[in-house]
Amino acid sequence: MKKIILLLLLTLCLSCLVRQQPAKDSRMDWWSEARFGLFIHWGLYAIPAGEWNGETNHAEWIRTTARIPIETYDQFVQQFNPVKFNAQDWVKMAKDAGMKYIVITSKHHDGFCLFDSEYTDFDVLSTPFQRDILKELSDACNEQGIKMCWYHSIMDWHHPDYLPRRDWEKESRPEGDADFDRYIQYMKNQLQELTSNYGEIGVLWFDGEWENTWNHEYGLDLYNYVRGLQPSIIINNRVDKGRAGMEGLTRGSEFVGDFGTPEQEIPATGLPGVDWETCMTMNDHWGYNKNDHNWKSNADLLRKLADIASKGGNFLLNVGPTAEGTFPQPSIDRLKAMGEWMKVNGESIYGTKASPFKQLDWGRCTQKSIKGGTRLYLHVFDWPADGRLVVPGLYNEPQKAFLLADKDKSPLKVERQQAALVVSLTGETPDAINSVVVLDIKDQPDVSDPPVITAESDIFIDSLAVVLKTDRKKTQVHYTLDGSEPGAESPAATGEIKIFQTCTVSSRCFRDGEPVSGVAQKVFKQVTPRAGLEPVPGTRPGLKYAIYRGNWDRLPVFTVLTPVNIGTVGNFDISATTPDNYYAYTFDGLVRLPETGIYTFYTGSDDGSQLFIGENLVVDNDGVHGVEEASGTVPLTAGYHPIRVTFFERDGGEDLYVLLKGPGLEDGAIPDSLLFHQP
Ligand code: FHN
Repeated sequence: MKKIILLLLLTLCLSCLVRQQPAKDSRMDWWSEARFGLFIHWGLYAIPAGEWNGETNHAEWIRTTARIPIETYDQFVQQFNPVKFNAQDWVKMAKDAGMKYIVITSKHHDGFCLFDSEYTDFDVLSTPFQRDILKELSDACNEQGIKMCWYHSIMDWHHPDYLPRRDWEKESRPEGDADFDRYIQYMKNQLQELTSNYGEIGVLWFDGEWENTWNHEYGLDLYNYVRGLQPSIIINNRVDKGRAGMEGLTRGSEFVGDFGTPEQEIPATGLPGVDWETCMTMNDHWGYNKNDHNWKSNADLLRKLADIASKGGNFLLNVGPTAEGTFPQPSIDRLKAMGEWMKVNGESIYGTKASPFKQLDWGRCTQKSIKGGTRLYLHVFDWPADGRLVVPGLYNEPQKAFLLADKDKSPLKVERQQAALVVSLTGETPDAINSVVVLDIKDQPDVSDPPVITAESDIFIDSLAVVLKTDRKKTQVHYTLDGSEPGAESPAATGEIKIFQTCTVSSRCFRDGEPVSGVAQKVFKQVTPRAGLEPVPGTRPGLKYAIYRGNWDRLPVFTVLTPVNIGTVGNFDISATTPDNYYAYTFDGLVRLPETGIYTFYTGSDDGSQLFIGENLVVDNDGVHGVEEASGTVPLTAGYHPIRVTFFERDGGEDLYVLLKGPGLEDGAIPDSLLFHQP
């Protein structure tokens, strides 16, 4: 008996220890349940409201986009007096819209703090307003049951220790004795204030991580630091360097951040096992712009909410308040309209998981597990004129169906028509934008998705393992290798199959000898690897680089240009350039590969880049863009291969990284030890 008690006590102690660092899933529970939040971009920039010297397309970036000297911009501090600000009203508008959390800019790139900080006077207590806005908001959120969250910019155009300076103000605002590590301590001090003085914070939403003074080491350290301040807090992926541009997802497991952050866009499909949140403006600006009347319609916003939830994501919808402290009326109207829909249909959004269907012609689908089965929420954007809602390729036994808007839940007729379930919808649509039909089915969804065909790559040298997989119960996968349609008599796949020549793999699910899915097909090509070179005498570590000056929209033709600087460098490193704009690089050398195999190269760049192996263009990431990533795959023998990377920066953010994945290597940056150049 004593032993049992001892064991129980030990288990209890261990569970307490584990509880101090909540596992990610439990930390994310409230966030995954919430699905819908309010983003608020507010600060000094609301005073000019997007307008400067006759230009009207500015917003929260106005200090930089209008090149306002810091002394001029600082004068806004004495003008910031949002006398109409009412935290309770703001929180209530978010709550009534059906939102469960609010993310507000504690500090945006301009460096101005909406909270009372002991580490700077560039904060709201230095304004005539004299009130801690974030304190009033966090109190109101606490009272109304809304999660308070902070947006905090790593990039800071005001703090003397932040680098780099904006190129247009380097003369007027020289670096002096700027110390970036001292800036990081300032940022940590403020994050300590933001996670100590305002109660429990739901999310720290970092931003402004893209400049080359920030790196993965800093990001990892900041993530752990903030988690240490509030162990249950959730932190987005912009704390680190793993965000792949505006598409927003995290590039590799080595980077930290609890969720991906697509911006102004929605991923094309659901992303199983990935937490992500699309952030979006209601018009074209984050910060208030009094001339921006390009408002998204209620229908567009509501259908975006359903689309995002149907892919398993959260929707963070932005409001840019005015300098008086009010929400623009069009924002108020849209929040109200979304709230009216959410009041009736919120159950089809909150705590739901992604659709089991790849595509539905008439709308979207979200789902929840229920006792003995699954509740499907069918978001009908296009009400069927013939009253027949066809749910294609669903093999489950229907339990019941009703309109979510129908308080009586009057049953709707559901009948099977071969591989489809058809719900009879009599009468008018309850909601012209999105009517939700509830369809309860037995068990987990059994949809007619064909098996998934996966392999390490679509090309191979000697042989390739191909996996044909389905999660569906009571089905058998049959396949062919000659492109013909599989039948019940075709070979059955019981795991991976090996192929030794170019072929077309076709696979299909069968149940009791009958096909219960479409056919999935994939071509795998046998290739000959590019032969490597023998190193010539005098081959040395590092790459040759050349820097060029110019203003381009695409990578220039380098053969007609004269470099302004040449040298050698250990890796694909653009820091040799003073943080400036309008320049291009070429890097030339050899990459030494440990094994013969299939190699995938990646470049991430702002702006354009390309990667060549020999004369072969492997990665094309050209063009003017934010940090975007592109990749290419190539078969190579072990040994030395000529590698060339070209890159150009026009203006704004600048970044270049090169990654490599392949046999005998750790995924990630190419180690310096594998890069050489010939004399
Ligand atoms: O530069 C910011 C921008 O001002 C805004 O805050 C958005 C919102 O996510 N984030 C950055 C642009 O990606």
